[in-house]
Amino acid sequence: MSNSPLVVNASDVTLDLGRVRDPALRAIGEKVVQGLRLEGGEALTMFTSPDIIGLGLIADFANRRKNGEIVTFAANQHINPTNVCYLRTTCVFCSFARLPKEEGAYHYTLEQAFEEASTAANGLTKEFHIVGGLDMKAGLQYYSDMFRGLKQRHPQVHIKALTAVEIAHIARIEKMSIHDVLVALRESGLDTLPGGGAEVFGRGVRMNIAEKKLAGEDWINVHRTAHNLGIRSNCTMLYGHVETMQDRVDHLQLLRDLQDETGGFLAYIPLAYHPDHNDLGKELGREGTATTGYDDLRNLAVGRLFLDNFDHIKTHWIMVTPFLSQASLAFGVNDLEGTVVREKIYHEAGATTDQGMTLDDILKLIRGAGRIPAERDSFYKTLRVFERASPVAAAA
Ligand code: V47
Repeated sequence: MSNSPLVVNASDVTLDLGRVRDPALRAIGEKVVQGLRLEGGEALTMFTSPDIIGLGLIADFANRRKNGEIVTFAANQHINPTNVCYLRTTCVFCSFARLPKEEGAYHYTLEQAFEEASTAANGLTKEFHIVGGLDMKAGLQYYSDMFRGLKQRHPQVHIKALTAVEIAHIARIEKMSIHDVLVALRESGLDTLPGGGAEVFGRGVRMNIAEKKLAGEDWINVHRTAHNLGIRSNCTMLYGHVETMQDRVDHLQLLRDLQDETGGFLAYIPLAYHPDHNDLGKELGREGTATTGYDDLRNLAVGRLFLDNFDHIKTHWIMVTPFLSQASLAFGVNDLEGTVVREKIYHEAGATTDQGMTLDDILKLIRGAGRIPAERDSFYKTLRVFERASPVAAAA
């Protein structure tokens, strides 16, 4: 038994450990208050504890201590230039990919990519988030020309593009090293890498859901190479399919280890598996049944607490709904996926959320949670801070 007081005040942020019902979580809370690193076994406890509110209280404490009351978002726009993917039949969780001649397959010309960027950008966009399939026709030249063209047309807009899996694909078809591909893309305008393609690193899970995809250690290596070049990146975990709790912990451990080594990750984004229109969803009999709210909140909170060397935990409202994302602001989250504008990957897999969010909608969500909204750039520099709504307005 510990002798520490039940209400702990660390740098003006309070954690009432008396409200944490699960004793195993309370012990974890005490370590968090002291700034001690959590072990894998403790992450497992957090993934399995029935005390979701207790977990949220601890994660909220850890977040407030790091980020205060501010919740950030970016004015971004997602662009998916191609859904053609040679892993179409083996990445069984994905509903977006098509074989080249399959119905619904598309591959943007550069002009189409520029047009989508211009028509949807509405002058507010500060970041293009560009990801697509592993298309044999989308090599280094295609993306270099696209990034150069986008920078010419929108010089102020940050380009966050190509998952580690796409970088490795380009390296393979161009017979180049990962390092050289990254250098060439950076010269064309690439600024940072998004966090997709990580799924779950464990071999067993990967064999099951993404047999031919870049191996977990290779995903890590692409990000290590990027970080060593000074290219920052995000990271993700796709949860809620066949993975065990231990698989989740092992995945987070690899992310934390790389962050210790390079410090190059900007944010962690847990991604909720959507089971519609893909083979895995059919096989599991899960169509129409996405992850639960509890599991969504839990993944965000554990991310906040176990990844103690990450500043930013982001909720992807497209996948978990704006309301769940709003609730997650009390579970350790400090960043909300932005305006998005048009989304394809999750909507193909059954997401029923809107395609994008307006600035007003984002402000309303954050203010409704009693937090202070702030627009950020892609490196998390604050661009403008908005007023926090009065409690009365927040409740309205
Ligand atoms: O890697 C594919 C996931 C990811 C499904 O870095 C699915 O800021 C759920 O990584 N159900 C790509 N998920 C998107 C991504 C992302 C999203 C938002 C922000 C950032 C960022 C990155 O989408 C893929 C895969 O894990 N995905 N199919 C599906 N059926």
